[in-house]
Amino acid sequence: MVQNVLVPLPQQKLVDIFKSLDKNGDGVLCQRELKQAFKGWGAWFPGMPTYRANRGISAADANGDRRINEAEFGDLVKYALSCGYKLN
Ligand SMILES: [Ca+2]
Ligand SMILES: [Ca+2]
Repeated sequence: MVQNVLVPLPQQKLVDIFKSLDKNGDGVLCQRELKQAFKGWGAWFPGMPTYRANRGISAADANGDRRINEAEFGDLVKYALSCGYKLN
C-alpha cells in the first residue's frame, strides 16, 4: 500500500526522534540502530527490520557512508512514512 501524503514533521521533532534512535550517541544512525527504529515503528516480522533498514539507507544516504546523519534523517523519515509506518 502506498501512502501518498507525506506528513512533514517539525524539525525539532525530527531531531528528538533522531536522538532517541542514536543509542550510542555518535551522531549517526547505523544499520543496527535503524533496524531497532523500524521495529519500533511497526516492522515486527522476521527479516523486515533488516530489509527496511537497508532500503532506508539506500533511500536516504546522501554521502554514501551507509549511515544516516541528521541532515539525511529527513529523507529516512519520508521513506518510513511512505511505507506506512507511524512515527511517534
Ligand atoms: Ca549511532
Ligand atoms: Ca550518510
